[in-house]
Amino acid sequence: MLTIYNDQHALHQGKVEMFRGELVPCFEVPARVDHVKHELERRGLGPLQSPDALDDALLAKVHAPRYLDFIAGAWDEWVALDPANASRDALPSYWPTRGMRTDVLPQSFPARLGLFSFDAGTPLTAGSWAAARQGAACAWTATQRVLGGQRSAFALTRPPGHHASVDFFGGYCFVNNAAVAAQALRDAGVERVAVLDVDYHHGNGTQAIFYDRSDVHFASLHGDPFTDYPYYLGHADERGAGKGEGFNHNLPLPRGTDFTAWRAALKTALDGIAKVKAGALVVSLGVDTFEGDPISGFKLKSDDYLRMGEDLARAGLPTVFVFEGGYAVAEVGVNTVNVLEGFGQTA
Ligand code: OKP
Ligand code: ZN
Repeated sequence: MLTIYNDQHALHQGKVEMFRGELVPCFEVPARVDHVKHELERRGLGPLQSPDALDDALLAKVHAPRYLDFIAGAWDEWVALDPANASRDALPSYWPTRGMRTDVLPQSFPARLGLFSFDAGTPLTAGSWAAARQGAACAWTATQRVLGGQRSAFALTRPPGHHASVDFFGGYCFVNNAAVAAQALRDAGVERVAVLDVDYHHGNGTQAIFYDRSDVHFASLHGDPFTDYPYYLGHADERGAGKGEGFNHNLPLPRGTDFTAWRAALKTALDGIAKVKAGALVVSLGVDTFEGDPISGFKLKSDDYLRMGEDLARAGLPTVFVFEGGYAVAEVGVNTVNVLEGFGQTA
């Protein structure tokens, strides 16, 4: 599997996230990607390539300009507030909610940090923007390789992307890499693109970016938002809006779901993708569905990821894989590469 590797991922290294009333060490750590890279190399499933330069105009097709402006300069603003901030992550603690103004940009940095985010679990650090932007470059480059005739390519990057929405960060995500890939496929003339999100958590950002569009179909298997993050999106009755109606397909599943039930839902999602006649597939590949994941609730085992890859290959579409979640750090490499290996072995 051709892999486009983000060699700048470790520039993003959060220290702490807010969890149950205290600041705890981040779950989303550089070692996650190091394990995947190591496993790809160990199995000889290379090559690994660096991304080509990204045109920021592509980012502006999936994110709002005022969000991109803010996030690109946020670290410098944070340090300008107080030089001592240079050794601390920036975490939001105020958010505008129902009935409050989001059209007027506050002067206050903490107020804007909240306006452009949705949780206190996503630390913004000195290198967050550089790492996230290079991740988008990986997604774009993987897409170009698939457009050039590769059956599939894998963007190996962190921080992840699928929670990053039109104009806010959160869920460890700043730039929506899967949306970048889908948009790039559209720009190259693929008439309809399917994004399939197999991460444990609902891809609220990807859903929102394409919710009113019929040219990008979004399908997601995830922990039920009644009980699981991101809580406020991901229910089965969210089917798209306007022209996009019928092009959003959520399959929420209960905590404790095993591979047999998960695989049946995957078949339902893939049947939906076949029905809308997508010409290419983007897979938001999170492996936090693993039984040992510390923040998730499904029961997949390592071998199940081989079957997952085989099922995905049978969709028969040019496929861009984009790395998302997975926090059982030691097993993340094996589980991720199992999907890629399973995909590769099936015609
Ligand atoms: C990102 B991705 C655990 C609570 C949940 C946010 C989870 C973000 C998951 N501290 N915090 O979809 O894997
Ligand atoms: Zn996740």
